[in-house]
Amino acid sequence: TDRSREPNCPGSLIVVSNRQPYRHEYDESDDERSVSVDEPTGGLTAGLDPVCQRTNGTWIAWGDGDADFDVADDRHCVSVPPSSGAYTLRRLDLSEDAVDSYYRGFSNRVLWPLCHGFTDLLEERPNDFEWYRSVNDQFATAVADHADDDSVVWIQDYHFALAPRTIRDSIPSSAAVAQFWHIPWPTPETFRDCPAAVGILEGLLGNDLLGFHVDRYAKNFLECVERALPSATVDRDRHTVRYDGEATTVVATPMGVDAKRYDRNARSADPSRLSSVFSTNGVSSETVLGLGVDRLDYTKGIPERLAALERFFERNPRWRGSFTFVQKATPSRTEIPAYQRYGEFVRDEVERINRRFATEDWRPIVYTDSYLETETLAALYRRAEVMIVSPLVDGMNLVAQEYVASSSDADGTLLLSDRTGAHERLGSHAFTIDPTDVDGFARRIDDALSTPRHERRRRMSALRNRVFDRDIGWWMATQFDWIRRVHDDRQHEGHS
Ligand code: GDG
Repeated sequence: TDRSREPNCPGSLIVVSNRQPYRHEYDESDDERSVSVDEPTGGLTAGLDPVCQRTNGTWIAWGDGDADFDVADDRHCVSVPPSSGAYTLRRLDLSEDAVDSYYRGFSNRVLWPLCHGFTDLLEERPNDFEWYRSVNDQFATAVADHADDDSVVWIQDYHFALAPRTIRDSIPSSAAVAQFWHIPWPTPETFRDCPAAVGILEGLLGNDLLGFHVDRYAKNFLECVERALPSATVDRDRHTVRYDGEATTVVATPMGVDAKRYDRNARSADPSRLSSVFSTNGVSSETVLGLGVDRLDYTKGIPERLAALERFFERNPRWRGSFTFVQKATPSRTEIPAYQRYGEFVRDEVERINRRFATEDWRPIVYTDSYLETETLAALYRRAEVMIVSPLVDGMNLVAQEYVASSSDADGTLLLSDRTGAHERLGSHAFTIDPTDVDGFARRIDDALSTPRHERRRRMSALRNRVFDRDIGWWMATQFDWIRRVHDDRQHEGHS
């Protein structure tokens, strides 16, 4: 590997995230109390893990699902990966009440809908915010236990809007605090509905660096600060805020995917991996395949996609029997009523459309919610002629990029909603859709299916260049470049 491209952290890294990179399963029935460990899989976790290993860092996360913490020391720390024990994983043992309020409450019933502009789904329950604050404090205390003069704290996502300020106040002033916010930031008009709006902004301004996927979110954030915190000084040109004696740099760095890995997996994929998904569903090697891969979330525009497919089959009877759309939906946040209603609606719609068009040996839509191995997912991406990514709002959307990286034959087509962060990078060569325009969307499906091969290849090659150029490695290197600047500033201030 090319070491010069490997992202490196200027100090010793402390990662803070809701999910842990390694899950430990302790076997109680066994005298030796044997442990089995799941390796990191998601793009970000898999990308940050080697950086943590190189810096002998610390990762702090909610110890979800780890049946027993006793095996580790009293701080619930273990060394990971199991083979080398290169860094410390500290797991917070959160009570059921804490998780329900901090995670399923304020994070996912308030901040998630708010940041995506679904203010009608905002649900304020008593105690949720207090628990959110308390869990953020617990994480901050844990960070302070591990931080030294040279530390770089890198916080992931919207579960920790309050922690940065508390961390800032409790670690050495030469240590740096950064955060990446993986979801959109709303306009000031929407942010007005945020309970505890001022506290959230003050919390985030505890960071030296705050990252978003695209400029629009960074601009929205700066505008919200200007309106809600009159004593803050916002420099829009230099993307900085000064507040309460501290500076925060706000940057836009669109996240990428491990493009080489998807490409490799797609190329080496064994087509028989897919037969289990297909054989029972009337999909043959001749079937032209459409694909959607999403968490079952109301932001992802799945009903809109189904409506467009229904219109498409209505208008284009010639495709009945030869085109099948596969929807992989991952159940998500199922304890929250809005998600339950959404899941039921989606499943009902699939059934209804299938009843309407299905024949004896063909179904228009194959719906699955079973988890796919990364290799199987890559094979599916490669097999699909048309990928549909139609969110109503989406911070970035990695699926669109994974599809492109997996299209190793460069002849797939991507239909992409203009309301995703990914559209800013891929929009000029994808088939752009407005997810709410049923007719236009249905026409786009027809366009994609009728595009001649050379034109598909031209578009896909351009998309592939972008996705490979700005992959997960690029994203991390760019984040760490910014982190190095704020870290240097802190180190110099301390010495001057
Ligand atoms: C948030 C933001 C932003 C799904 N099913 C399977 C599977 N997946 C993987 C996909 C992809 C990931 O889940 C989903 O990522 P997205 O980016 O599409 O969406 P969110 O979950 O909403 O993520 C989003 C992202 O954070 C990063 O900042 O892009 O805007 O909402 O990687 O591949 N993976 C496997 N099997 C499955 O069945 N292996």
